Amino acid sequence: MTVIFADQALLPAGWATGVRIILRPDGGIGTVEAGGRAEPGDLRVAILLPAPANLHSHAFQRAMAGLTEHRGRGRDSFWTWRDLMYRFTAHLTPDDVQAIAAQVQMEMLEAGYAAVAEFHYLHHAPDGADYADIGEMSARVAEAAAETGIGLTHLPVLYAHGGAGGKPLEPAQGRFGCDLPRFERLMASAARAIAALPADCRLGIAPHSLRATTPDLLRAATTAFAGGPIHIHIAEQMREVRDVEAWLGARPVAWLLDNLPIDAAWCLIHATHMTGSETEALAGSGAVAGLCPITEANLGDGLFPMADFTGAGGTYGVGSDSNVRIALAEELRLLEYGQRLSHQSRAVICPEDASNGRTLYEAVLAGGGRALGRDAGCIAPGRLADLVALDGDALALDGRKGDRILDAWLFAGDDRLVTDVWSAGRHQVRNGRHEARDRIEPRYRSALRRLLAA
Ligand code: NGQ
Ligand code: ZN
Repeated sequence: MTVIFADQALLPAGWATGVRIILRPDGGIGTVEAGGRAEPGDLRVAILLPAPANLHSHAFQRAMAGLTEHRGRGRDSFWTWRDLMYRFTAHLTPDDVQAIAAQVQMEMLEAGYAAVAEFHYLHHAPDGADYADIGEMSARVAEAAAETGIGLTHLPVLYAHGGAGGKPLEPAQGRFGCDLPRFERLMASAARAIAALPADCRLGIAPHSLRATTPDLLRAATTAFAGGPIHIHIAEQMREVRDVEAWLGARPVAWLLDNLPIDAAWCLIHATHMTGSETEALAGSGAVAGLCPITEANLGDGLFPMADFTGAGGTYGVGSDSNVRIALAEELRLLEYGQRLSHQSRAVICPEDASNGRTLYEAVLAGGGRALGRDAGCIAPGRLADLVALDGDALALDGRKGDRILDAWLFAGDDRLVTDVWSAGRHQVRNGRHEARDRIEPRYRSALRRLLAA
């Protein structure tokens, strides 16, 4: 039996001291008692928090981190970055994908994330043909999760068209493509791979974007795989907004909300460009807005209308998307700083007389859990034991109590403050290090060397 004893812990009712938590063998939280004393055999930590989920990742893009910062001729944009990314995908083998995914998941755990929604679209062989097992690449992502212990919500992507208006796929998109029958076969294979993982791991779907599907296909796929989670890229770039508007007669978020039964099973990634009424309608739908501040900044996407969205009661979470940098504290900090810079104000979304750190952190706990279909996000009996411990001896946290811990971590510290992480009770990170780092990192390094030489 695993028992964690925390000097301070963030519980649903607020901060408590002397918190003893008994974990169940199935990865859930058994009992939670505050105001007690540690007993022999307890795992002792200084500060314990629920660990959030990372709601958006394309693991393979980690391997090109830092490689797209050389400006070529003409305007450098999301679309020129995408061309480079497509060129990079051409070389990736299943072994590469597994090695990269394991590294990425390990880094996420070390940063304090307990789980990830992998928005997975690199399905097929380089010539666009099925692998012998059509779900080979999904199986590799699942293998990585078996090794790292991350809580995986796997989202095979439905990618059928090369651009708005039902355009045919471009040659560089051949590895992603599926019509509905092919996607159904792929899902059946992916389901087998996910069934081999611990019970907290799950399968959803991700129609890539309005650009990469059509209204009919989107309706058919979301009916065939109803229940969620359903993730979709929605309005990241103004060119995308204009293309969709020209084609469907409405902006992407408005079109989606008006034409499909959008509810809490949905997560809209990069709902960046919205009008006031789209923002309000999305907030009221129960769907999660999936924000990826570091990647959105890197790609020059724009800023999400946080103040209006949270003012209307919207739910959001964060994702590391391109994985150019995997850093939970930094992701939340940039989310807040983007708003401060654009509003020329401070504490833009925080209620009065409250902590910015706590406000952001609790919001992404709730949003991430909903987006992944994961019953986690607070330290309470029956919830999954997704937990992160921080270093009480670190200078940045010295003498801090309660919300000031979160404020210090998110605004004045970084993920080196993380000591321990549990995903559904699996104790994967100790002393800031993933237990399989010695195996995972060398494999990633050799994959990277081979890819950079290619
Ligand atoms: C992706 N990434 O699917 O990896 C996309 C780029 C696209 C981001 N949107 C490709 N950040 O949207 O067409
Ligand atoms: Zn994405």
